[in-house]
Amino acid sequence: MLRLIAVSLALVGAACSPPAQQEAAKSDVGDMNMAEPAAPAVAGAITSTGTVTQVDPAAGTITINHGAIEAVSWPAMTMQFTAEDPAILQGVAVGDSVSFELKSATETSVVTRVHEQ
Ligand SMILES: [Cu+2]
Repeated sequence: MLRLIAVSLALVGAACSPPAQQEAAKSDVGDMNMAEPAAPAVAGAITSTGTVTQVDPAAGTITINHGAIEAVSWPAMTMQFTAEDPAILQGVAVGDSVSFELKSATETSVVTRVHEQ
């Protein structure tokens, strides 16, 4: 349990850190996972798949009907995300099956990657 709390704190810290430090934080968390099998759900990149139901590259928003995401205890749902960089939405269209990555466990409404499957 203490380890889970430590991982959560590490993620909170990572979300506020520059990218270089984030990478270092991820590596530390990864090492912890090797000793604690219950932790990976919240430690690594949080990715899922779904179908695009709305996309607005100009506004930097995308709505995805996505599957359940265990790492953040989400059931399947349709929800709108904000792209960290609106450019990642270029070429993404309504009806596309995509895989996507959440920015972090504490910034779940921000997507950092969207790729057509
Ligand atoms: Cu959701």
